[in-house]
Amino acid sequence: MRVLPVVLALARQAWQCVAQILGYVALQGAVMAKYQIMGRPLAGSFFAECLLQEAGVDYEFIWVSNTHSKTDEFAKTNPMGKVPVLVCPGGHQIIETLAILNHLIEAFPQLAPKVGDVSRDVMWQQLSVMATNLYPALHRIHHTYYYAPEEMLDDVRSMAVDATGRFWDYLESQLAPYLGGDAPSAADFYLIMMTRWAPDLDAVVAERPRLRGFVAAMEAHPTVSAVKDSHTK
Ligand SMILES: N[C@@H](CCC(=O)N[C@@H](CS)C(=O)NCC(=O)O)C(=O)O
Repeated sequence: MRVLPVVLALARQAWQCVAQILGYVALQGAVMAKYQIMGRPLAGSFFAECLLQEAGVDYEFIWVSNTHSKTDEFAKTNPMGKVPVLVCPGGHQIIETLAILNHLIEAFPQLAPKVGDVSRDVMWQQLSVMATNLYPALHRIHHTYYYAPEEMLDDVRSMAVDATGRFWDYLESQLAPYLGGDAPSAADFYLIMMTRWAPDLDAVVAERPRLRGFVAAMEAHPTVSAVKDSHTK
């Protein structure tokens, strides 16, 4: 009869030990699990870094060389062989900039207009133009070898430069002074990334005063500066 209370007390102590260990392990997991963004300083990962910084979220940048992105090993991460890739704290990975942006604005709603607002539709329209029109045109400029044989590279590149004109015009028409209106939001960080890929940005902004003002303002934005600085350390 006297043995039972002792056994119960020991069992309680043992359980408290186990609970403490489990709690510690869970805490460590919570501390260690952070977003990772795979990319290169000037690549499509730039906007995701900006959004994570804007949201005040700690993340790890994983540099993936263009060569490594073409390996069988990286194909397990992104079968398209491209960056960026977002690795979420829970472990799942997201490829494609639009899908990454969608995840981030759902996780951090302050980064975008509210669901149901007209401005949210406008944001997706602007993002769609950038991701599905301007991005591929800029890709043809910087990775022309995918699209044409050697003797046609210059022609394809110059046609791609011409093609970007109407997309820059559209974006110029959307700025007031930011895509999101008075203050930068998710789409603006995407746009500043794209402007950095223009082979001759001075020529692009020469006839587009709003875009010129936007570039000056966004390049001086503390979040953009912080991401740029993080890559020069
Ligand atoms: N549709 C993709 C395009 C990604 C993309 O083209 N990424 C570039 C870097 S900005 C890349 O990996 N280029 C290397 C290549 O195409 O081989 C997206 O939106 O994420």
